[in-house]
Amino acid sequence: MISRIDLRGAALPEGQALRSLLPRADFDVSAALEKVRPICEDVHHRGDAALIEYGEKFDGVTLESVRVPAEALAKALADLDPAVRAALEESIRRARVVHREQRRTGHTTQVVPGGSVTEKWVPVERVGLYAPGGRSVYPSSVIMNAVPAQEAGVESIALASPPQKEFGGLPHPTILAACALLGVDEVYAAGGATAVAMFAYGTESCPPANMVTGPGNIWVAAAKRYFTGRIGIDAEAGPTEIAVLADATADPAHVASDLISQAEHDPLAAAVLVTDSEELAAAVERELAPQVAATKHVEDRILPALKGEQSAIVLVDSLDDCLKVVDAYGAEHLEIQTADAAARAQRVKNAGAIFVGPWAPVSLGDYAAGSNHVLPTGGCACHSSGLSVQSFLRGIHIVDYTKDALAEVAHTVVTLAEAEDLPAHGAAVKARFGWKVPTDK
Ligand code: HSO
Ligand code: ZN
Repeated sequence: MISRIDLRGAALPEGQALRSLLPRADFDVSAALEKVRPICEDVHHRGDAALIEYGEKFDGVTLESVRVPAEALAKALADLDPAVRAALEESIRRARVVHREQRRTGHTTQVVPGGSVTEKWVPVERVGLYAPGGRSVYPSSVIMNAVPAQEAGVESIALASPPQKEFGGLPHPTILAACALLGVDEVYAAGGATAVAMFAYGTESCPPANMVTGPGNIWVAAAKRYFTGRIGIDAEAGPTEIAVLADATADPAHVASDLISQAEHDPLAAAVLVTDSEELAAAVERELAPQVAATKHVEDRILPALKGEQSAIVLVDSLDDCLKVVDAYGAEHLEIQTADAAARAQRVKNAGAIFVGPWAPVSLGDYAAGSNHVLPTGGCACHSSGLSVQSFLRGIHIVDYTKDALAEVAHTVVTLAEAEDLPAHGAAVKARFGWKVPTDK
């Protein structure tokens, strides 16, 4: 049900050579880019009319307006199962506790007497959040996107989610209820690339946003790439990944259930076990079949995910080699289930989030650890972080120099300007001192 990659018996290769031995889903955003371009431009030119037409074409609904009325949000919350409501509230509470502490305060550095640089942190003004529909109706993702934006102080937060035929053209009711719980009251029934285009360009009913975040399928990722440079994006989220670094002390039943838990998302989801223990590998292989048989999304998602070339059990000679493998892989989620889990977690360099020890499964982080579940996929963990308050802030330098402080460094500016053949740069300083460079200290 899951393949093995046996790297034992020889020194592990380094860098790209090691990465090329590890499994990874093929998620070709560039091919999708060509398809989303005309759709995005159509939304640009025809606004709401295009959104309504795409709602008919892609979602089979005829919308009167893309903006979801306030009453629909209130009704979705009123109709929400009280147990689900309580769980969402607890998830929101924990996420807020963690994200509130991520807020940065400004800082002033006195570079010289009379010369200072202050870094002030300013929230993005308007953000569009995207919540998928269809197979992935995840109110938890609404929380993971909205809470850091709110805690960053973003003033204007809107959300888009595809219209659903079975709900009269509104987005899924649990998405609407999550919005109501979070106080996000500007909601649109728009899906995929059209929703990203709506936020990027704005339409008659939706003002443009400075940034779009949120998970989605390949079309959403492609639309985000299309608009990169014009608006801010979080990341081009690819299929979910779990890597488990485990030794012989790990419980194979738990390792298997954690692998299956993320395979449940998508036929392209990746589940990777990295271990130095042949016994654990064999025990996990034995555990998978009965556990898979006992769960729900077997044929459509879990089996293709586990059997796909993106999933594997990787066997290596030592726990230090396990570390090299997980660093080369850079998993979205990394569990460490070893006797020295906490210490080993400290040594990991590349992962979206790390789950330490036997009592921190990825599902905890998906819903209720307080951590964020919007994390870098596809190996992007080697250069990017998960969503946080920081994602919605911009650091602006405020440069404040007195005449004396500028005089003191004028020579440096003029010298570098001349070295770069940019004499007008130097002149901007000289002009302030009677066209002479003040003499050095
Ligand atoms: N594991 C997914 C997030 C999610 N899980 C939503 C359940 N609902 C990607 O991090
Ligand atoms: Zn998940």
